[in-house]
Amino acid sequence: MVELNFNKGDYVRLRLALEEIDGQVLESPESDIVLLKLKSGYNIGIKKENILGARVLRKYNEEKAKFLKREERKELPSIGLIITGGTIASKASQATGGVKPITDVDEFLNYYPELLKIVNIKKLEIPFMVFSENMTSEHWIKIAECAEKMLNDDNIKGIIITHGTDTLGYSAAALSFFLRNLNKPVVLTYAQRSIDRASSDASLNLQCAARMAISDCAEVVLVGHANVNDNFCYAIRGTRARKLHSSRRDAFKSVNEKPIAKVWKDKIEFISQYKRSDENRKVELDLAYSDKVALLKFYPGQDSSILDYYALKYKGLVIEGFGLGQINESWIPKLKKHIKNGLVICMTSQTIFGEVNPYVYSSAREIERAGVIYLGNMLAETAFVKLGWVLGHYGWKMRVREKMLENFAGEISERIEFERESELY
Ligand code: DAS
Repeated sequence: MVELNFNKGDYVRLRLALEEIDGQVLESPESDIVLLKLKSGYNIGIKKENILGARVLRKYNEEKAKFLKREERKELPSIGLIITGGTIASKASQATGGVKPITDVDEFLNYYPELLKIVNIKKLEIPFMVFSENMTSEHWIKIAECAEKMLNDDNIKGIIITHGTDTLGYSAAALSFFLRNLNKPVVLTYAQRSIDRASSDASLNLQCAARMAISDCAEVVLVGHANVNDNFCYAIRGTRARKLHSSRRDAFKSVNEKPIAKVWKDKIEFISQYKRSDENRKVELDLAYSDKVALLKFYPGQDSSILDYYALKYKGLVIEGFGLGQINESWIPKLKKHIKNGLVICMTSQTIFGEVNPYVYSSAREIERAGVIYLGNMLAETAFVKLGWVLGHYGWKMRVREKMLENFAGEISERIEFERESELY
């Protein structure tokens, strides 16, 4: 095996049996593999035994790479970046083999040089570094506070928020309600495979997120792979995004409406209505939120006495009912009792796609007459976040039903745009 005299960060040319490959050396999760970041932004792993020769084309320069000192490229628009953790800001740990958060921002950003061909990152905030399954509403509030400062900075065209996938839909919904009078794009993005893996999906997601962040789409959107290929992404409205696959690159789908746009690294094709950016608008924070809300998935035979527990601890409950919004009729007496005593109960559907409608089956009419608020085509997770936000507004106490049915951020609509089967999976 030839002597490999280069280090992490160096830009090298490797000679293999049939070709030469240029790239930046990344930290490799396996000792017998050299991991390169190619010009295209993709990573490639090469077995050391297959390398016949190696030449350093450009030494890694610690100082120069210090990201935040990097001179801006005047011809590029500037954005803000908020890093919160998740797989997109993690790498495989050689010790445990698991994925652990990256703590060095320069290391994170040096994995994505292709991002800096599209935008300048003018402002950078890391309010915390957590896997998103550990997030609470306090994290949503911290992200919103960082976002508001950046969005009201005239030098910033839009922002990217990198985030774990597990609760990304909840955070996207929360930001959609917390950031009022939105003036620029707020783009959340993620990765299903850590950035040091040869097949990481992070590069395309980030490049498309950057493309979206400099567009004129003043919406909270989630940008990620549209399918399992590395060709383009969808921009999905934050209140309509749901994680529907535990590991595929196209983990998120837009539910009950078409995505806002198809996004490539170098272009955007808008396919739905969206609010245009306006630098003269000032974003206002509306962070009123009550954590006294719960989300309950109904299942056959569920005992209604659980409502006694929820009534003791919570002010609001979202039920993911069956189909059009049915649950066991034996629950009706307890629904009536606890709603009369002040517990707010909303109905969504565990079918995810489609809407609830209490006027098809008589049992649902009874449930609706008991005071349960049927939320049309609103996603259950979005309804959970929205109910906490509505109940956080003391002044809305007597108007909860009206506010839950009011459309603030595209979370509920009169009609459903049925996706073609091909767009679903
Ligand atoms: N644990 C997952 C999370 O942080 C990792 C990921 O999917 O990004 O949501």
